[in-house]
Amino acid sequence: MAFSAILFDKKTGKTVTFAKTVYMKDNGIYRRLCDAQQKNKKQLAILIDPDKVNSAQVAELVNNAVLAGVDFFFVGGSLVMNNQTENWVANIKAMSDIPVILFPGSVFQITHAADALFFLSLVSGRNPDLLIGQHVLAAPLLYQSNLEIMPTGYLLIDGGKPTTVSYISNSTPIPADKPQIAVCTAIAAQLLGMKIIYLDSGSGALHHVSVEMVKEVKQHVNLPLIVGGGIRTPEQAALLCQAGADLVVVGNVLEKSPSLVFELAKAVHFTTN
Ligand code: 1GP
Repeated sequence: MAFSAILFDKKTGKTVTFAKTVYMKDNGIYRRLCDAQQKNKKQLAILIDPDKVNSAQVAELVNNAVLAGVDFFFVGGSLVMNNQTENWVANIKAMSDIPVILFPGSVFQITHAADALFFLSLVSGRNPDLLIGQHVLAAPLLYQSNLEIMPTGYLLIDGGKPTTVSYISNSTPIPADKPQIAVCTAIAAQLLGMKIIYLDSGSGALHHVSVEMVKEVKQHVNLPLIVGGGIRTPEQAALLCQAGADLVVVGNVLEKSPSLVFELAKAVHFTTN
């Protein structure tokens, strides 16, 4: 079979072929998420969309992130056109020890240079390609990689306008005022064995996920809860943490105001729920 390993058997002098066992590589990333969740220590991630940054911006974001104590970089996007993912991941890794997690919109964004990968199932949608199709295409790459693979139930929530992710994913976001749909979807994802719940209103959303929805999901699901999309101020980040987000993700606003990361990190790290 294509992914088997071939070993030399000293006793018989013959080569032996056997299938490797699929297992989840542990690079300590999921453990960090769970430890922080258990200790009620809120975390901050910066999302870098490879299409939207240049090397000077990446350098500034990474420098600021190190000084501010940012917990993770996420790298990826729903539509990436410039094939720079590997480059940016390598740059970030060269400049800091902050773990880099891939947040891939498609199989084309997989690079072995990162530490981990959100194996995203778009459970709020009904597009089979994003529930299982891309995953099958990614399987041979992931099988041979050292990335820590983190099965993630990804819920797209209406953020007040169509976003790249809602268009490209060809899926209907969960209405913002229907927390019960998000709750049932998150419970189903946990029962299916996913290890993380990610509530996202999409990059550049007008409105972030509501505090009420975050509270409701938190009450029903005990997995690490990530919230992103449309977060622009430290106050919003703090409110979402108080509501139950374990980790908040910020992208857009830092592309425009990279020094805001210091206030964001303070707001997140000094908040509990
Ligand atoms: C990551 O989509 C978010 O989950 C990022 O959103 O770019 O709006 O911060 P922003």
